[in-house]
Amino acid sequence: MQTLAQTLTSQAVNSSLTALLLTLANTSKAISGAVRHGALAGVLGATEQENVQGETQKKLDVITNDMLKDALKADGNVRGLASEEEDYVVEVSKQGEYLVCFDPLDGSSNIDINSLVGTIFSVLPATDGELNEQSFLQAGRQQVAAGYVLYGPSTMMALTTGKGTQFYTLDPDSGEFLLTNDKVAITPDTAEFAINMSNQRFWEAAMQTYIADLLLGKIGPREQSFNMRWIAAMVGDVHRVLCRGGIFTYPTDNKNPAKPFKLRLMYEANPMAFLVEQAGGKASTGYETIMDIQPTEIHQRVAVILGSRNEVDMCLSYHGLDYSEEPTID
Ligand code: AFP
Repeated sequence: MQTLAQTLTSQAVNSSLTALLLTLANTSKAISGAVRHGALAGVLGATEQENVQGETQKKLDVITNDMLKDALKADGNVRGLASEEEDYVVEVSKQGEYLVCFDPLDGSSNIDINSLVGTIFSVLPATDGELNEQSFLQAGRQQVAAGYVLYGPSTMMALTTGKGTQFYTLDPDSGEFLLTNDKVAITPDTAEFAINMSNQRFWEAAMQTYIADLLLGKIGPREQSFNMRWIAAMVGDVHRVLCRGGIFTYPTDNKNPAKPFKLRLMYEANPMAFLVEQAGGKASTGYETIMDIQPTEIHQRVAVILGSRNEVDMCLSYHGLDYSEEPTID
């Protein structure tokens, strides 16, 4: 089996990007160790800090953010970094060719229940001139690489450099990420959806109708039964979609009108959209293609609908309906 480094060489990825991706992979091995030790290492539970988005940070959010920050600072190829856990963008090295956006530990509500968590990253080209938030505000189409590492029963990496999506599995014996799927392909059709159903009453009418039709199963307009899954960590839900197809969505809702979207464009939606498109799937907000969005701020949030191409198209067709009637709020 090919190692990660061998695969990147065979894809003719340049040496600076290869070095950066190996830094991310090596740091994820250390994160995997910290996650695996759990309570034994005293890393579970919350801190007393909140991130810029007003969310209480878990100890592991802070630990893994520091691990990635330190590794990327030492790498030499990074111009700047932006993290879900950092208030502002961080300047790293004037010589660096790349910008890295990351969510150090996605699914942090799963940490204390020993369930799936992961690291998500997106690599953009550095721009000329001073480094500031504006440098990062590039559409997802500009990404040169994106991936996630899933800390599950095995530690796996999904990675794209624009040449398909590959899966690597961390070999606990050699400590190497080995290529275990060189051409991930999302099935175009599916009978499985992922959504947090507890928010149903807060969704737009388009999503209400679409999900209601899935739930009707064989007696509804879709004339087939659908299964539902929800891991509460986007890495876990997207990994399942990449493995066996499906549609995953965190749609617009009016639970808190000041915060109509949950997922972050730069750390979650864009890298996942790149992986999904490279595997033959599709990713949209319902109204525009995720990777075509021109970001306006680093911590921006968006609605996400992604996965099996034909099912995403079906969901989008509901968004073309006249849904001027708003759902009831209780
Ligand atoms: P955290 O990493 O802040 O816990 O958020 C995870 C996440 O953004 C995403 O990975 C999940 O899909 C989603 O939240 C789960 O949200 P619910 O709380 O609605 O299940």
